[in-house]
Formats: sequence, structure tokens, C-alpha cells
Amino acid sequence: MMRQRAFGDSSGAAARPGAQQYRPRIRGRSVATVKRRCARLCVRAGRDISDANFPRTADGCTYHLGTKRGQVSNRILTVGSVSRAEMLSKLLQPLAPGMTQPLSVLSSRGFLTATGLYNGVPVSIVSHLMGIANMDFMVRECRAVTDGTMAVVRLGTCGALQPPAKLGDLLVASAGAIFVRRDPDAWTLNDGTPPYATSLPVLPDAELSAALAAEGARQLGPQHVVEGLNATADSFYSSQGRVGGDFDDRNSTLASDLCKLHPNLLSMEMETFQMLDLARCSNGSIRAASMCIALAERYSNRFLEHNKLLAIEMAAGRIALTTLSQLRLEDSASFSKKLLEISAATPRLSTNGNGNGMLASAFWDGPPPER
Ligand code: R1P
Repeated sequence: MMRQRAFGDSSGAAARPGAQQYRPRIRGRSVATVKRRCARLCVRAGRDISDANFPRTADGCTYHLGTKRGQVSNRILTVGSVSRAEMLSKLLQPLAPGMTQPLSVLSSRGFLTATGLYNGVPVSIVSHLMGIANMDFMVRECRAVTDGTMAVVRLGTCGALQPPAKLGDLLVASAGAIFVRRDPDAWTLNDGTPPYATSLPVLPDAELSAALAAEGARQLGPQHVVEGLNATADSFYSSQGRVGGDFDDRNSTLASDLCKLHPNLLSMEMETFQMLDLARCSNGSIRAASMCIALAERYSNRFLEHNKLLAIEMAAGRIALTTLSQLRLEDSASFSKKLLEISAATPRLSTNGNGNGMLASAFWDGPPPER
């Protein structure tokens, strides 16, 4: 069945008479005031895009993530969900004296970037949303606004495909990731063409991956960390072998076929391969590794309880942040100093300059912007 292939205002309901009107405020200012100030900053910064090849605003914000040089560290913890990014950002200290929280930017496309200090080292937590196309935006647009070697750790959730991977474990992709994609030609031709195709594995940065696994074992115990191969799928349902009656997916043996083909296969998710592939193609400028929480046991059909997930996310976040902050990067000292200088000079209210995007959590803790 498998074939091996390399792939080159809210609507505002009318207030009831006598009802007290709810007026949300952000740092003591009305939402309208904050929006007006954001809009002024946007206009001043210039929202027009200057380059069709690699679109950016006049003040250097990238098109989808909405961040610019000085807002992103070259040590990046990337996570799928925005809520996970927000939760883990509480582990960061503000970048510079006078700041009360990490610098945060929420783009109009929904990417959240939070930059602060962990163990005194600047680190960014960036949400990459879901799927390989979004991971592509995250890696390329962070690369474009950072200097020096970039180290990226993905902390995701995944399905555990076979023992020894079990519910709640941290599955480290030390053996890399393969890509699994649905091939529509199988349905078009209907001539026996295999419906799913897999790539060869792409490896992580060996030192970063080993450090992640070692830190995981140190903080959680070795029984909760399993190393092996990951499979990144181009969808959640068909290409991960989830079966249902609504579509002709031809995938009932997909997960077991993959396990037969790769006995060290542990996890299945939707982004790791793309991150490792881009790092491999970055001319040596990106070091990447991936660790996923086993949220589902596909072989037993069990799913992790929500409260347990939250606890493991926090623990895994500390593991990833510790690993990133301790990693030796050639230019880390000079870069950290530069980021701190730039960030200290950056207005605390950030706009992403791309359409309607506004700042997320770091709403206004500095002086009012120039008019
Ligand atoms: C699917 O529910 C999402 O969860 C997994 C998959 O890779 C996909 O992005 O990872 P995250 O929890 O990191 O988003």
C-alpha cells in the first residue's frame, strides 16, 4: 500500500433598560481608545507592503506573523495552539527593566509571538497553528527577522502509534520525521495507485534533540520520555488513518502499514517534518528538534484527560525552555545584548502592520505613543 517517494465590536446587542452596561477596559483604557492608538501606530508605521517576493510592511513586519527585527529571539519554542503559547509565556520574565511582561504580538492571521527571558536568556514562544503550510510561515518569517543561528524546538501534541509510547509520554523525534500525504491521483486514476505516499526521514539537530530528551528525563523521569521516529501527516483525518463513513479515504490499514514499515515509529502529528526539512535546507542557519506529548493512544483509542494535558504542557514547556536557554549558540551573547537594546527601545504596544492585526496581551504598559 505504501510507496516511498521524496517530495522535492462584537455585534453589540442592545442594552436592556436598567441593565448595567459592561465596558471592558484594557489597562484602564477603553477598547476604543486602545484601538485608535493601535490604528495610529499602524498608519505611522505604514501598512503598505513593499515586496511581492517576501512581503513586509514599510517598518519591516512580516506578512503573516507580523513581527519585525528586535521582537523575536533566535531561540524559539514553537507550539501549535495559541492558548499553549499564551500559557507558557507566563514562564517568561520581561525582557528589560520597565517592562511588566513579555513583549507580545498577535498577528491578524492569529500567530502569537511572546518574547521574554528564561533563566536570563532571551527566548521567543511562537504559535505555529496547524499543518505544514503554517509551520512554513513560522520558520521562514522568524528566520527573516532574526540574526545568527536560529534554534527551534517544537512542543506539540500527537497520537502515539505503538508501544512503548504511551498516553502522556514525551515523544522526542530523535530519529527524525517522515512525511505522509494523501495522493489524489489514486482517486483520479483509480488504477491501483497507492492512496498515501511517504517520504524518507529527515533528521533533527542531534545535539538539540539529545539535550531535549536528557532534560525531559531529568525533570520528569526516563520512564516518561521515549525517543524514535515521528510521522507528519498532511491532514488530521485521512492521512493519519482515522476512519469514518462520510468519505472514501482508503486508509483503514494506513497506521499499521506505517508501523510495519518503520518499527521505531512512535508519533503522528502535522508539522515536525516541515520544520526539520526547512532546517535541513537552511544552509546551516537553523537547528531544530521536536518533542510531542502523546495526547492520544491510537492503538488503544484512549485520549488524555484535559487537566493532565495542562500539567504536562507546563512541565514540557519548562523542559523545552531550559534546553533552549542552555544551548550553546555561537553568537548568543552579542545577539542577546542586541535584542535587549532593541526591545527596550521598542514601544510596548506593538502592531503587526498587516491589516487589522492588533497586539495581544502586552497592551499598553508604556508611555502614550507620539501623535
Ligand atoms: C491537530 O489537532 C493539531 O494537534 C497537533 C497536530 O500536529 C495538529 O497541529 O499538534 P499541536 O497540539 O502542536 O497543534
